[in-house]
Amino acid sequence: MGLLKIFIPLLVLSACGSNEYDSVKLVDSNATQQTKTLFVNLDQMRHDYVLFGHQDTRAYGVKWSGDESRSDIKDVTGSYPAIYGWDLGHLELGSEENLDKVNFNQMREWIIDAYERGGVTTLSWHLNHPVTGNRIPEEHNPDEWEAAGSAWDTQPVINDILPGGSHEEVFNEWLDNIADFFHSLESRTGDGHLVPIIFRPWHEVTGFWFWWGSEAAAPEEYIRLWRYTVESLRDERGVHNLLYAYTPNTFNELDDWEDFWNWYPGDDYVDIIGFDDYYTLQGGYGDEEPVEMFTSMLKYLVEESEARGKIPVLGETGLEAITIHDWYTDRMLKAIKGDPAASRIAYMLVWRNANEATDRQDHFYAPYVGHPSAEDFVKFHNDPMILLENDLPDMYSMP
Ligand code: BMA
Repeated sequence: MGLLKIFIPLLVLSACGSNEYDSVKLVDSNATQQTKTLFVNLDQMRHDYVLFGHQDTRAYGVKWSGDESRSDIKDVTGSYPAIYGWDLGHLELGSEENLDKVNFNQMREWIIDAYERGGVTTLSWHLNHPVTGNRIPEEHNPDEWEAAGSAWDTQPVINDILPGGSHEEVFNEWLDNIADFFHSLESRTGDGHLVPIIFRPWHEVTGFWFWWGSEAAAPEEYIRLWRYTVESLRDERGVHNLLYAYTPNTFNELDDWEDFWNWYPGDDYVDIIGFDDYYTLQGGYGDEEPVEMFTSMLKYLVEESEARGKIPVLGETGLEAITIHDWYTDRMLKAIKGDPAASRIAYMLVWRNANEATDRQDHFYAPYVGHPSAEDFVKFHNDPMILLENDLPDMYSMP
């Protein structure tokens, strides 16, 4: 199966001449070679494949925590996911652990390991509120993740942290801290080049729940924040191993799909475009045909992204606790395959599998061994379109 899956992309990649490679236009024209190559390969492969990703996959699963070389996806299929999601929340504070207790030194090692095996990493950032949350929280209560001071504290603050604002220094320090982390992702392969990262900051802007979201911030403020973030990392701090992903909340919560673009920071500031959606496929918005609805949203995303020269993705998705046991094949796969354009997303990422003993209960999005959805996930992966890490060609070599 692995061989069948990789045969076509290798042919496609070898047909892509170096001129095409040179013409790739990224947010960062000085992006490292591996970063540019990742973009080109994702852009080629999405015509035939969808890479599957999972948040925090190596740190813990529903029934385990901290085991070596483990992942619920790997337990079920024999392979790690193709895409690894991690979150930088609390790195800004200088904390050793992120908001879900993942140690940042371990995260770094897991990111580098994944790269060495050919996997791809995307980082989100549930950073604290810069005014009310500028301190490492004393206690960790997984049930109080939306507490005051967190990313979910919606007191307006963007103007205070941009140049001239009362808290600009705090924010600049926070950017220093994440820039240091990006700079520390040295590969182990000789020249120590940096591992490329798909950075997905300021996500779900069209939702009401974050301090950078639609409840607390005007589109102009958000766009200033986004551009300032890019310019600070790229131009002031010399971070050149990032692709930038813009992923608002689902189209299904917008009055008008066009509103998705009200917050768009511009073609010069975005490499990858996607949305986050947890409820459409389970019928959560009352659509008569949820699968068809999801297909239409993917199709719109893909066509709009392609028109802008960007890569379309499904930034975050999943069904909490996978209560529909054939959700992966009967909902997600059907939606992706419902239209040729819809199937041209490069990847999808499902959210984390919280450990039931130490973290939240029934908060998981990937199957684990023994869960009634595991068999269906194997079928999902058996589809030639869906790739895990073992199915990947070399994502980091020049086509
Ligand atoms: C949310 C939940 C929280 C978690 C946060 C950041 O969706 O999973 O438990 O703290 O994401 O990862």
